[in-house]
Amino acid sequence: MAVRGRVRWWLACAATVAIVLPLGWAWQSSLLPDSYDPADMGYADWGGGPATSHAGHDGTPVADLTADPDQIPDVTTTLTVRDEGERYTVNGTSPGPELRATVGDLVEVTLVNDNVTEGTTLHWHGIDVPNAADGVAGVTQDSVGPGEEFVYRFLADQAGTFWYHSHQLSHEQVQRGLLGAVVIEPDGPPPYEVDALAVLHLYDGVATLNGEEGTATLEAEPGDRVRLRIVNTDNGLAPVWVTGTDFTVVAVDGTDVNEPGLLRDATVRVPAGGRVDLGFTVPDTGVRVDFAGSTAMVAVTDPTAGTTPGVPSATTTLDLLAYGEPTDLGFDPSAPDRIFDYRIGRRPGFLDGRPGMWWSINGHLYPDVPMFMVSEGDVVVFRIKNTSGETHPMHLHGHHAVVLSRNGEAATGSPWWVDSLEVAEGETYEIAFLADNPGIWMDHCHNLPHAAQGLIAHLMYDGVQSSYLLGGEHHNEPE
Ligand SMILES: [Cu+2]
Repeated sequence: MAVRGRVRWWLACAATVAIVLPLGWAWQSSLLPDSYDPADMGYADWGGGPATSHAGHDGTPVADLTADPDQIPDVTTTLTVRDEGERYTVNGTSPGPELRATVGDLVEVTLVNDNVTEGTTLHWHGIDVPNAADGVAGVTQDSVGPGEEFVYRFLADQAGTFWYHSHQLSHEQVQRGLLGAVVIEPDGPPPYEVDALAVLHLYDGVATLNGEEGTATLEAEPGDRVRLRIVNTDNGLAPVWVTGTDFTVVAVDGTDVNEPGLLRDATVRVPAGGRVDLGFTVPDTGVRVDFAGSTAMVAVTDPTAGTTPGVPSATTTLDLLAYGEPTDLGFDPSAPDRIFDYRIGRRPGFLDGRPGMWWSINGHLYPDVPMFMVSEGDVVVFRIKNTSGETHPMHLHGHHAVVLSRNGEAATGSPWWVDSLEVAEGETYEIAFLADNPGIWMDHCHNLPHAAQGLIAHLMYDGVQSSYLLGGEHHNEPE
């Protein structure tokens, strides 16, 4: 009996160790890393291209990757952020003021944190800024504390519709309104009489359009050509449709569509974080644009008056994979230097020491996820595959990528350039871009609570090292 008891005791010990040790290891490795060295973060993924031994260190610090410090800015502005209790405001309003510049301008924005105790930053969503101006707390800068300032400088080198938002505790700060639109106008006279914004945002679950509930007036006369810039600042997809006239999708995510065809009775889907610019001429009989069935904009008169409001009139959904006409991409994606898999799943484990069901990337949980390593000049392909059970609007910082295919079906229309791409459950997208903007760039889900649940990876250029850390004295928490 004594021998059997001892054997049992040892078996129990061995079983405990077999369970506790791996759990302890999983817990330990889920804690936030001390650096952006890929070996510290997770592991370096070289995408089938050449690897070097000094990834993440012995390189140019992120803080040095700036716009020309000697260039005099063309546009200078100050954005002061306040915590007003329920909402965050920028210069006293939410959405904050619209920032306008002309293509080619050097933009200089001073962020002032009035009273946001947990700190804040500004990220320029869709603008391929220099890395030091990307505004991601703990990656490209420290969170800006109350009473502190930070200066962002970037060249507005692409005309289009963009937006700014906090990237410190973004799942809270963006949702509570720390955001605004950025419009970069083309050089020369605009081909539109009316250039309007439609910033969509849910405050505490209440849908708003440019900060107001309900139906807004679009200040336009019959015959006016309108460019309507829709910015989806929410965590979910926004279907948009036009009643009363034909229209075109002029631009997607800040890039003009090549030879867009006329659309009628079509719903356009704007992913979380994404932008779509619509073009149309106002008919005598009026026009109405509906946003997700919850807000709308009307010019002249409402052509849907008398029908049930908020019901889509559109019978089809626009597929951007086959919209417009092909044209030159400016690079050749057919022989990429690196091909990365970005497989999104879900599994149990630890996230920063917390047990739960978390999003996984290539089977790993944040921060033990791949660091996607590139060299400047590389042609890069990402294969994004989503089998996680939910949809994910994926956002790569610092670059625009072109969609090559969806579920194996090649793109046939205008180059579909994206910075915010809706990847639904079961879908696979192949996207490509030229690695032409050195830095460490987030590549994450823009359903921001999902990012806070670990759906984050980074694209890192060889020869670049971070100057910042997650957590620490500045409490950097980008998600
Ligand atoms: Cu997501």
